[in-house]
Amino acid sequence: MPAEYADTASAAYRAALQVVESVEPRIAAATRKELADQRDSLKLIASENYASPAVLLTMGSWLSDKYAEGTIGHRFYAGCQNVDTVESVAAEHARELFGAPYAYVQPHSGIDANLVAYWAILATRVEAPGLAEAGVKHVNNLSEDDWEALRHKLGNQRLLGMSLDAGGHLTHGFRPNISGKMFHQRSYGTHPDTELLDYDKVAAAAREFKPLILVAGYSAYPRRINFATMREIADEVGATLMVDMAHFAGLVAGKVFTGDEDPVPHAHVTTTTTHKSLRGPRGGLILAQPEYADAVDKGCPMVLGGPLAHVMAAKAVALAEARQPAFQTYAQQVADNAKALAEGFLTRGARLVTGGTDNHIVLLDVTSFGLTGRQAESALLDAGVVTNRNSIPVDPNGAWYTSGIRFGTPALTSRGFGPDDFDRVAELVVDVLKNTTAEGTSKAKYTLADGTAERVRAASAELLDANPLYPGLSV
Ligand code: DSN
Repeated sequence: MPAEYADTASAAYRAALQVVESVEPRIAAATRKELADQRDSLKLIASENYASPAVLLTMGSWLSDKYAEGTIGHRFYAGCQNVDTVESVAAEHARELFGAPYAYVQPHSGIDANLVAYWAILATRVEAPGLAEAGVKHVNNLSEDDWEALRHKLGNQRLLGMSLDAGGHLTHGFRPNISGKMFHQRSYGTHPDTELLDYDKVAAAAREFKPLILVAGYSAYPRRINFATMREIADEVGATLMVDMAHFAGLVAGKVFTGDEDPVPHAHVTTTTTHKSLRGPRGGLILAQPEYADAVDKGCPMVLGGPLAHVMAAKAVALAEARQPAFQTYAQQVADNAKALAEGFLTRGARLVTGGTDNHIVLLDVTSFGLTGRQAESALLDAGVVTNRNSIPVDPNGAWYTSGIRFGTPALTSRGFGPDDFDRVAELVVDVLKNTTAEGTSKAKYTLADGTAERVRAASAELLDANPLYPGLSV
């Protein structure tokens, strides 16, 4: 936030919170407390960030009150002229920022974006009997009789994605998500020695399984992906390449990932959230090649409820911010900081999955400290370090307790942290973990040595004070 806007933003928030307070004081109090808590903790959750006041303020408006099911210029409600403007501007920024022929900015979350994308791929790819002869463009326009014939085919398609313990996401065909029910799913993992993505194994799995959809992307893999290679694999077996760049969209937008590491020109369909490294409001968006655009555009009401116009407006503001040169500096700093954090762990003897990072994620194997991920996560939280536990490849502690802690640099980089600060963060994390002892055979209980939490909180406070969140903003 430019310094000259701090007073204006403070006045806006104070006024808004006073209005809220007059109706439900507990909500105003919780909102103020959330700001204080975020200011006072080392936020290292890889999927979180801090949106700018411009993005946040955009969401608090009467655009929220408008129903606008349908798409730009083709709504199921009257009076959507301003929502059309909002959605058009957001989509334009998305196309320009990512160099995509088509952008859809309605999805309410990453899960929703993936669901729309899956439906769009099925609708575009799965052939209905008599479809071409009847001149029907895709399955969204089928008659009921044709639907009956098609239902079985739609429910029998195959999806190949990265395994959960290698860093894939639930929506890539795993059972707790509808994608695991919709598709016959198979996973590719990482190399057992290097823990890196093994493209030969992905290709072999694709040749054997012959998926309709090859999914690339991750939420806990600390390395880059060669999307040109993934596209070659998809083309060889006739699969649609769908890339979920929810975690690293900011690194694509900020031109840290270019060429073969930029998914957008290689994927048929690219999905993302807007609130992680992209630093926008909570939500999703989809970029697509022209042959999939028509089906994606029917996302609402085919899959989604009415679009959130106030959030689409905030996406437009965030995407405009991401088109500024300063965002490229930010994105590069996110990657440089992750390297500094990884180096800080390695020099202090910790083991990292894949031995390091070249994106925004660092995945620490906490078994070398004699802890589960659950114990480490809780002990770190006691000391004011906010992270989340995560599986590591072939995790001996399963998906609930886990053996890893996932760290991400986007949020603290937004506060202004640099490589030296991240080295200090590594030192503090190692201090906590070395002073945490598992209780007996419990995978959850632990003891944190006396004085550790206080020592680490005091040291963190120095870092946080030197890099204030929303400087000048007072509510
Ligand atoms: N919840 C997100 C994450 O933490 O990576 C993914 O959905």
